[in-house]
Amino acid sequence: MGVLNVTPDSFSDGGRFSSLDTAITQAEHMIESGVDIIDIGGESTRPGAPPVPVEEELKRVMPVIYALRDAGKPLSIDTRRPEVMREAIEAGADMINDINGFRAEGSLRLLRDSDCALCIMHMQGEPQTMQQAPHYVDVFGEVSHFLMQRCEEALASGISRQRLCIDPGFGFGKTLDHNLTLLSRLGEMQSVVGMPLLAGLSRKSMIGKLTGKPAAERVAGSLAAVLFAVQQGARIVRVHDVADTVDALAVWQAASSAAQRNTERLTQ
Ligand code: 9MG
Repeated sequence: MGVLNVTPDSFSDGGRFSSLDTAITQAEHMIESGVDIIDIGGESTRPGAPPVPVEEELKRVMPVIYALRDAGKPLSIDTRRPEVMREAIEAGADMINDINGFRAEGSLRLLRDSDCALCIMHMQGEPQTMQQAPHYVDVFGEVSHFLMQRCEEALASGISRQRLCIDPGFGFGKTLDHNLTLLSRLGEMQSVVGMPLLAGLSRKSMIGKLTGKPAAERVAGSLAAVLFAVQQGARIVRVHDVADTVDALAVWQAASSAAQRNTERLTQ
């Protein structure tokens, strides 16, 4: 899953016309690089980011959805607003990626009658304040419990299980220690909750803390995290650097398949 941010801070000139052009060019580049899903977001979810009015979010994402809906790749919309979900689905979006786990009133109800996929993410607090004092007694248990409950709520609303995936929400109200615990137990979380898992680790502050590098220099650290997540069973990885990730996964996959063939040969 390639990240396509359409927030003013993701464009050097901040202008609306050039931001649409830039978004389309970025999406074309991701498609050439082998992306499977494009995740379009119009509200910054970085720690400390203020919320944007719903009208502004719609103005940012809708032109991009219309421009890309026939590009041949599934479109995911990163939003926590039911109004944006509704318009995005009517415009042909294939997936809704909600960092708020579809807790907004009416969001699950409106998705019931569509056939789009849902990514249910865990977040403690709100983006503006979530990194001030994250606290858990048992981070793995609490995040898994939340995801299980939200999946049950989605199923009870009439959304079929094939449409759901879960995400522990790395960096969303979590310290480095919390993130590392969740990363090390991803496979276990997937089995406990019983849903396919999406992991977003790309360029996150945990990579910065472990490498001492600023966001623009976190590609190598992000690739290591992605490969670890996939080894743990993650089915979708949300990344900024699509070409590098596709290459890293191709090598990892070839080596894993060869290792499996060897094991099978030795056990015959
Ligand atoms: C929008 N967004 C930013 N980081 C994310 C992550 O880790 N997972 C998902 N699902 N969405 C994210």
